[in-house]
Amino acid sequence: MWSDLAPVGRSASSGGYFRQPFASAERELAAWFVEQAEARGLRLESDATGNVVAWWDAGAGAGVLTGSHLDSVLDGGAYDGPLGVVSALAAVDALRARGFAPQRPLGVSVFVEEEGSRFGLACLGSRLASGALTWSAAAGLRDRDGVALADVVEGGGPALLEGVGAFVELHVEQGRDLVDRDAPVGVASEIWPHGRYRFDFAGEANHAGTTRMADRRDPMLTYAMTALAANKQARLADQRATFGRLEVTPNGTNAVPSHVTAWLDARCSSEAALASLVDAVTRQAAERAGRDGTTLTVTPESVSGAVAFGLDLGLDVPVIPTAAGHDAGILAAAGIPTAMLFVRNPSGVSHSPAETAEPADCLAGVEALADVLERLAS
Ligand code: HGY
Ligand code: MN
Ligand code: MN
Ligand code: MN
Repeated sequence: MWSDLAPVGRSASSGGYFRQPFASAERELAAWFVEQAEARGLRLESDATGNVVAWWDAGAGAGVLTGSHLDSVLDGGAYDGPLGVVSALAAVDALRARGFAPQRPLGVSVFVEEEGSRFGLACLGSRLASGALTWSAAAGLRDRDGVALADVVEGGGPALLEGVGAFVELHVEQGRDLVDRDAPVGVASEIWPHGRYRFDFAGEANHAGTTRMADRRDPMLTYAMTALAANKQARLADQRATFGRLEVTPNGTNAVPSHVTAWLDARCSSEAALASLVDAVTRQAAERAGRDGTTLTVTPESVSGAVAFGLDLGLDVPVIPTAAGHDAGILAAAGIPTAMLFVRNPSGVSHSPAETAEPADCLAGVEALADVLERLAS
């Protein structure tokens, strides 16, 4: 069962980056999911953004949903997202093999653009599906080529989450807690608050050879000192601050840049800690800009509050917090009883081809998910 469901083809070799929505590689994955759902006689429903739910129609009452995402970060791993989708399909197989007859509808979901790799907003699909984000607020989001979301999809479409009474997302662990506890499966207690902030540094373009250091107004210097300050600040209280994306203008080897745009991804154990981390970094960046003769504009792009998972799965497994964002966090914040199951990742590494999960642990995850779904859909 597991071998024919192994996460399909998503690896660094395929660039690991699916320009969501509807890039060719993503289309392949979405087509694979539709094929798998149809092969199981599940009823497919999709909204105009591209979110999909494959329903095992049964019984009546509030539906039980499980699933994850199929998109990836640039050069991501093969499990972040697909493991949850594949395991959901495998759990349907396991329940059928047990002869289980659900008393309420059971759905397998795939939300688009969970990583926000293309339009810059994480969990775009689940935010739209849950109503956390309106179509009018999302339509104008643009990718790196300036293509607007509204140019790619219409938005709207059936309210896929109407009548959903519970959501469970299985996900590869993005850390080492389960390795350290020698446990194949765990559940999430909470998702840390996290935010994305755009830092625009502006200075004066000039010649790399003829411009004395003292005469420069170099935004790259201000950015570099800001990244250093963020790193130091986050270490003070075991928070997280990452500048992983940078755009330099004009981006020439022999030109002092005129502009540097950098995106800060900040995650903290509390909303107060997040606010004070970002304030401290912004304050230090502004001070540095004053010294360098550059200017700074900081624009919050998305900020998500703390999420505590209230849905008790009744499993005797480790309960661990996560600083990774998930569609489950969006649905929980929208008031849907939600939980997350984690599967051990021996490398502990994620958002990298080094992300791993052992087949035996994946199967343990499927069995745990099937147990949970059997309880919720009875
Ligand atoms: O960024 C995250 O935490 C998630 O992988 N989207
Ligand atoms: Mn991810
Ligand atoms: Mn993920
Ligand atoms: Mn020249």
